[in-house]
Amino acid sequence: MSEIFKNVPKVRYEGQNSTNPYAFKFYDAERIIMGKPMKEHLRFAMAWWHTLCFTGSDMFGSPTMDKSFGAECGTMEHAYKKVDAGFELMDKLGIEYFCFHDADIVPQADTIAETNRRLDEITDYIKEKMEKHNKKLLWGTANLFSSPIYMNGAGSTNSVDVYCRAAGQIKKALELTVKIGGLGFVFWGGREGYESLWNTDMKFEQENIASLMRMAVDYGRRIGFRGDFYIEPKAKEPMKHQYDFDVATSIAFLRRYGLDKDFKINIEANHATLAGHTFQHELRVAAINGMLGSIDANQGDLLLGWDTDEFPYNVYETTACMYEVLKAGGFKNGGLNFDAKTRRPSNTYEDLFISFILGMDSFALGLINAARIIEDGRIDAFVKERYSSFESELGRKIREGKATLEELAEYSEKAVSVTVPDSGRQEYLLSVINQLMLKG
Ligand code: XLS
Ligand code: NI
Ligand code: NI
Repeated sequence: MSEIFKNVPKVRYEGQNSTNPYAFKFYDAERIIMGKPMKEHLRFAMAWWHTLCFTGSDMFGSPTMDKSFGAECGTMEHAYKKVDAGFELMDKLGIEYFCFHDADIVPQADTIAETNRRLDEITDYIKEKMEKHNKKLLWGTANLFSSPIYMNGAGSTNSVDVYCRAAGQIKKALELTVKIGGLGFVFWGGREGYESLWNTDMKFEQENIASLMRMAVDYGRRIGFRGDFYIEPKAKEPMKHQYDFDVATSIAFLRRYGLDKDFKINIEANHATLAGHTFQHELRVAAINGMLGSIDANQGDLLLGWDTDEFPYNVYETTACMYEVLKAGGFKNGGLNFDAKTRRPSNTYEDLFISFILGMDSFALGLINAARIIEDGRIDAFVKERYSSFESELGRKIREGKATLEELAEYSEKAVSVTVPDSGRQEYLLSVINQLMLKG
């Protein structure tokens, strides 16, 4: 098979002083950090849609990027070329995982039967390539938002026919995920939300979404899917208000409908900021609830305020992210999926590779920094010390849920005096982080 990205060599680690644009400066796959090779901590994945399908078009303009890979778009030949391009890109970058929507991998046909046949055909080919190139599926998903039939949502639609169509798509996408050994299955509620409450029965819609997820879990487990289901929260866009607003909202939803044993959360950096949270906040909320599943690694632009899906370069953010991941014990089935795209004017194949190098190096640096912060110990020691007053006998009783309000009131009355708590020392801690991150 002929090489597609002829101008791009295999990307290797050359170290911080390299000026080769096609080299990693920080990502050294086999380097051991806290007992594990970098690649096992980071588990990078390529997103099929942005990498192989996105052509740079936006609301105001047509494509700027050529993703035909030498074939006519909309044909099965093109679908095959995308597979070849994807595997070549993953090989050249040393990426071991990928993610896809059903709609990304084949052109839709006139009938469901024919679309499904195409999906079977292409996944045969993908499976063969996976074995040969040693690649894995981080997660699969169904695109339940692009087609006009989903304009009012999929699980939240008002049309029972649309709901059944969504169920059919999920069924097929799950079968494909199982067929190629996927570790996860994502529900990103693309249009599961509303524009106006004056035409919306919110309770009805949420119950129907839960039923669809329940059916997916039942079917998935029946056909041998042992991985994690994920909700990927997003506050808004495309809908004005989306039901899976943020991590806390999604966890409450999963618990309410008894789905929390099968689901975890897939957290996207840019979605966190759309919800008015930091990325780290969302990761921590998931982690303390045992629901940190996987990550869509990208970055938004706070001046723009929409889902710009940029390749991540903010090392403070990647450091905070990897700190949370390390503290949570690392990924199990999850990983770092670059749900990210090159900017519209960065329209060459070379830009695509350089974007991945940027993202991978940023997360490698994040991992190195996070490990350094943990190994240094000052931050963790400070936090522990900050709550040390709860180490007293009474404090322990409170934590164990054994104290009563009367007893605490009585203690308080007897206590000599209540003093103002110690300083939070935020600026000091930030200077420690700077010191550890930015060696002068
Ligand atoms: C869109 C989402 C989407 C999901 C997969 O904002 O991030 O790309 O990750 O459907
Ligand atoms: Ni995403
Ligand atoms: Ni997104």
